[in-house]
Formats: sequence, structure tokens, C-alpha cells
Amino acid sequence: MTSVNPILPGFNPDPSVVLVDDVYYLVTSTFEYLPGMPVYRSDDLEDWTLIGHVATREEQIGIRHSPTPGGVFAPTIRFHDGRFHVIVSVMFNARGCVVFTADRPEGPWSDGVQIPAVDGIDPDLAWDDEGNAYVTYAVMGQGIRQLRVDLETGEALTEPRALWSGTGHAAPSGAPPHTPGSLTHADGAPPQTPGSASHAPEGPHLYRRGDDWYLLIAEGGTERGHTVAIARGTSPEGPFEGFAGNPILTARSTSSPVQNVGHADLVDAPGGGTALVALGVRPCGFTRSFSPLGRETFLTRVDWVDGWPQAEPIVVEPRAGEEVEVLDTAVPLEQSGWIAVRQTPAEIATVDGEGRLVLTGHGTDLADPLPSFVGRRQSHIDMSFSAVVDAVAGVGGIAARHSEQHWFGVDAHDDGAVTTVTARAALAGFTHEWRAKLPSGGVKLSIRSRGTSGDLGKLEVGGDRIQLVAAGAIPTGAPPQTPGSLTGADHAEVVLAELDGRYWAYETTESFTGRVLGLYAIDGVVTFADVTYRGRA
Ligand code: 6LW
Repeated sequence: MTSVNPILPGFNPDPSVVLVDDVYYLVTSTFEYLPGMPVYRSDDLEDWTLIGHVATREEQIGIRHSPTPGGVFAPTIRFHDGRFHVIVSVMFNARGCVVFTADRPEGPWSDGVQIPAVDGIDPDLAWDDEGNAYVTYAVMGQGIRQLRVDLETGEALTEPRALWSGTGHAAPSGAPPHTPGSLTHADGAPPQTPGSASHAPEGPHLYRRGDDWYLLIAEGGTERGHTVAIARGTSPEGPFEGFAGNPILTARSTSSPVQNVGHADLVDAPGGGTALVALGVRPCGFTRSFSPLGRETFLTRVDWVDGWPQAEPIVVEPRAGEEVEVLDTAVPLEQSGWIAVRQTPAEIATVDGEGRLVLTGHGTDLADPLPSFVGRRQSHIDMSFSAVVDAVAGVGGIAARHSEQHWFGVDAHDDGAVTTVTARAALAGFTHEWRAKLPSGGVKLSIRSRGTSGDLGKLEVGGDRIQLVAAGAIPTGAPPQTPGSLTGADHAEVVLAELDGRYWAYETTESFTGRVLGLYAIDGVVTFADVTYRGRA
């Protein structure tokens, strides 16, 4: 079905996809970053282009005081009555369940209508033939729940009711596995207790196919036990009967290079059939335990057998060759593709007359909940990210961020006589610094990483291998440098630190995101040019 997988590499979890007039649109979770919920477009489910974001204004999601890993969890994108809809739960001190609409997928998207009755995560949106809108969502320990809503006002039109507790539901002996009476409050049955539900039923999506309704969910938690399961019913309100062949997709207990596969969405495939998008991670190292890029979006095919879907295992096939991106710092920040933490890039960065990006520091580093940092997703394990930095009027550089507690970078300050470069690594409350002196003038700072082979003979234990590098006296505004052009004493590179990336991976940081590479200022005014990302499959 695809010659490329992941279809959206780097931090792109919880994919949701819709097909409108032969074009696919896909959104993913963004947690504490703004703009939030990228909207990608594709004609073939394989090649995707970023066309906009749902949350371009902080007020739409209200994440300013939402701690990591809060913020935007698992949006669903759907199309109804000529309008695009995205429904999402924005978690922890934020707006909760909100539904946004737009006439065009690139936006602008509405301010959003809150649905206070949805007290869970991962809301899905579906309509029946009468136009009733159903929101189906997950509540921890209570399984999948549902209510009907008025999407114009956000008002609940029914009480929330239990819909399915997933494959782990232990039905009393002799009783049918899932009857309406055993699962609904309306019938007087007690709400499900944590013990009666499977582990973490979540990420529901509801579809109509012929006369049947299908309820697709994720189970097992978003780690190695993650799975995709399905149930079928005769109405959007159920009752739903689980498929005897569940899970329909998982990588648990396999040696697949993609793990944690789950949180899926179904869509008609180009040219017929059904496709499934799902999240997964690509762990590296001897024990294949650490995934620096976070949860990415993968694609696979689904076949229908006797009215039930069977998903093909996901095959990893990274896009071949080298991807070089010289980031155009002169592009208006709203269209630049940069993301920032709890504020929009335009709130913290400017572009100067020479098209260089300018950041102002306020005496804080990336431990701050509102850092002076703009970033982009790291989308290859083997990569380099560099920028030429003018730090005469401040202290700043380049960094990789997972959370306030987990980040590393290299920054500079030029006092006119000498440039002091400092590599910093922070993990779980520990920080370490390495320093070197370079000639005054622009400094080229680089972060490089390479994957470990997983080859047992080489015994490369840990995560990816990271280098924090500086080269001094680079003229700012000069044409982009290539590594081979750095010759002579002034341009000699200094490798300040080598890190084991296992400590900056999805499994260790608990940040739900992935590695975001970017530019940051600690103090004063810092200017960036020749910002270049090189990734290799
Ligand atoms: C999301 C849940 C999950 O709400 O992780 O993988 C949570 N699935 O469905 C955050 O992405």
C-alpha cells in the first residue's frame, strides 16, 4: 500500500484522517506546542504537505498554564454538511473538549465551542442519518463513553453512557458479552469499575459501513502493549459486540522495528479498499528500547473478511536518500512551520531586515515553561541541525527539547574578543555544562545524531549518539556552510559533548511528544542565519 513508512516521521502521534473530494486531510496531537494540530494534505496517503494548523491562536486551546505532558491530546478530523470539524480534548488547566470548524482545511479555524459534559480524552465525532451528532470518548478506568451534543452550543443532549469497555471486559458467566443493559447507565447498570475494562481503552472512532456501525479503539496503553481493537453494532449508540479476532493490529511481543502500534483511524484507500493510519515508535539501540523521535504516523492496508477488518502489519520503509532543508528564516513566522512552547512563534521571534531570525532571552533557559525557543520536529535519527549564530548582544544557540526537564543544546556569547560556547544537557533535574573558547565572530553551532545499529556484534548499548559541536569565526550572512568547507584554524570544529540519546527519548521523558530541534535565546538579543537540517534515511 505504501512505499514509505512512517508517512509522517517525527513527533506526529494520534493521527486522524478524512477523505473529502478525493483529497486526504490528517491531523495529529501537539500537546504544549503552538500552533497546534497540524493539518496535512495528500492525494495518495503517502506524500503529505503541511497546509495549516487548527490552533493558530493560544485562546483556542488555552494551554498557557497547562503542564507538560498536557495540552492537545488526540484530535479527530471529520467533514459534515460542507464543513471541516476537528474535535479534541485539551488537557490539564486548559479548555477541555472543544470542537472547531472551518470551511477550508487550511483555516482559519473557528474559536471553538467547548463541550463541558465530555470529561475524558480522545473525542470522536460522528453523525447519524437524522443529523444527530455523537461524541464518543474515553474515560480512564471507565472505558469508552458517548453522548449526543448540540455542536452549535456545546450542550449535551443526553447523559453520558458507557459504550464499550474493550476486549478485557469480563462478562458474568452465561451472560452475553455486551448487552445494552450491562453497559449503560440508562438501564440502571452500575458504571464500569476499573477492573472490568481492558487496560486503557481509548482513541475511539465510530464509522458507518453499510447497515453496520463500527467502533475502533486503542487498548493496552500507548507503550509496548498498544493494540487496535474493533466492535460492531447496528446503531451508533450500540450495542457493540467485540470482534473475536481482536486485536486487529499490534506489534506487542514482536521484534518489529515499529513498536507501540495503535491509536488508529480508518479511511477509504485511493483506488478502493480501506487504509489505516496509526501511531508507532522506532526504538533504537542494542535492546531496541529508546525512541528519540517520539510517536510517528504510519500507514497500512486493511482487508475485510466476513464483515470484520484485518490490518496488515506495519512495515518500516523510511524515505530513501538525504533530505536537506535550509530553513528560510525570512518567511513570516505564521507560515514558517516553526512551533513554540505554549505561545506562538510570532509572539517570541522576529525577522530582521536581512531575513535573519531574532530571539530575545529573558534570563531563563529551556527549563522555563515559556522559553524563548522556536523549533521543528526531528524527523530522522541520522541527522544534523545547525545555525550560524550572532551572539554579540546576548546568549543563545540551538537545542533539542522534549520537556522542561529533558533537553540539550549548545549556545554562545561573543564579548567582542572571544566567543564562549557552552553545551548543556538537562535530564530529570540534573544539568551538566561543557565550555570552550573560540575566536570572536559568528559561530556555527550544530547538533548531530546517528542511530545505533542494533547489531548484536557491535554491542551499541543505549540510544542514538549525539554530538554538540561549535565552529568559530563564521561570517554571519555568508552563504550556507557545508561541513567540508570548514577549514583553517578559525573554522576548526570543537565537539563539546557526546551524549547517549537514551535519556532524551519517548520512553524516558514522559513528554508524549518527540525531539523538537530549535533556536533559543537565554539572555539579550540573538540572531540566527543559515539554519539547516540534514536528515538521512
Ligand atoms: C492519547 C491516547 C494515547 O490521548 O496517548 O496513544 C494519549 N494514545 O489516546 C496522548 O497522545
